[in-house]
Amino acid sequence: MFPPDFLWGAATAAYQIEGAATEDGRTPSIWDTFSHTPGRTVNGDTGDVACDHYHRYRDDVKLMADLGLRSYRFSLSWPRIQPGGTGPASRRGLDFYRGLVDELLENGIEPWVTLYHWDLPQELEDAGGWPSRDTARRFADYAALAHEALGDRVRFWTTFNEPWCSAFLGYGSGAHAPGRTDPGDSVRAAHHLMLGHGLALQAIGSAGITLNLYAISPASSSAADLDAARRIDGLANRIFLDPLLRGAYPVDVVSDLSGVTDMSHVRDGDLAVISSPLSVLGVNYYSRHVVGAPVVGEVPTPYWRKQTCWPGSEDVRFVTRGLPVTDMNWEIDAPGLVETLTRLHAEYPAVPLYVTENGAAFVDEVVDGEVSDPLRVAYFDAHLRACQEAIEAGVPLRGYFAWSLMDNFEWAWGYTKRFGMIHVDYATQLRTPKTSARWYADVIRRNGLAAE
Ligand code: PNW
Repeated sequence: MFPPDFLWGAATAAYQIEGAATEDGRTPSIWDTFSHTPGRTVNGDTGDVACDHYHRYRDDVKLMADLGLRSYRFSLSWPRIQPGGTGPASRRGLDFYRGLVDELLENGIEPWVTLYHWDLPQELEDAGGWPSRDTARRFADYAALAHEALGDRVRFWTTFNEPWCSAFLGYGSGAHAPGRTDPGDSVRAAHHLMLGHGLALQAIGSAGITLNLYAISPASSSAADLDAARRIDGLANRIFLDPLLRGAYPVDVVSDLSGVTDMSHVRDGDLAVISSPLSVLGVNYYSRHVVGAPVVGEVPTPYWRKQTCWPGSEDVRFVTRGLPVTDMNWEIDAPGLVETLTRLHAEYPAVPLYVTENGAAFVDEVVDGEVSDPLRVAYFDAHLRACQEAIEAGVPLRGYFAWSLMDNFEWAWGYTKRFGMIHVDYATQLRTPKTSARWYADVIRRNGLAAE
């Protein structure tokens, strides 16, 4: 059993589901530009239509209510709310989110808002994007506009989803929008994302942030492999956790980065802003990184292992252990979630924790007219047992959001990867709850997992 007030939810993001890319005054974000650039996404897929949630949100909230969700985590599209990224709010943009929030509240579902899930207004990218300090100030202005309009009915606010992806996939490896590849810019972007978080938090009074955190293991106990693990833990986890929760960059990470940047973009007072107390810390957990010292001549392949998203540590070798993988090729490692949560509790100041994303892409099968996804059920089951173990160990874990409510636009992978508990037929927009949706509804109803 889970604690009585455990917040059971599911998550999505604006660009991945909304569609209506040019409606009601919305201007392009970096993901519109990126996905419309040939060669950037699989099949040239874009979020132009996606799940057409913009027009179907009432039906989608009904599906959430059928699942018994207590909370729904979604993101606001910055260029819908503040077209162009500067100036006044768009009434039509805000009306959409007011409608969604009201619909959720009427169905007893707590709205959980993420202000930024990767869709920077293109104009702000053209003015320098996240490597530029001014973007942080623009973000705080936008946060204030959104909070002014929705703060009376939304209790849970988070600033950013996964600044690691925005900084190091967006400006390092270039696998994500805006597709730039400059190691120094990626580190500057990471700082300005955190600065934007702190400024926004101060502007709206209280907020959390969501990080994608990883369990990290060395490939062996050799000193060289242990050092590779230290470096990747530094760039994946501590480069965000330490400024946010301890008010300082880790000394070893700054030294690892010395060939990339002298950190002169960090100004006096920034770390005090960045470490303003968090209301919650959201943890997105998918897998573990196992790493070792470089082997001459070996080239890592999968895109999230591209050396260029690990500035200054490009030569670290990522190892696969032959564990079962999801359709993303990510190894399934539920113990890594226990490790991640207990580590946060042991090494950082106390803050309420939520798993804000956890889930898996699989190729689903239709069996007797039902979309059958036993592998997804097994994935959720194993990771919820991990949550339970962490709670029993004293971790203040307050909720869990499955990724994702429904199949959607999986970024550079377009529509080829399906993470949903609800199947989406993109040709007809027909939604069909999968086996995992019914299973999750049962978990929520009994507030726990069935005996093993
Ligand atoms: C997260 N990586 O993305 C995002 O928050 C979601 O929008 C996304 O759909 C989900 O996880 C599944 O991918 C990530 O390369 C994308 O390490 C890439 C990585 C991590 C998270």
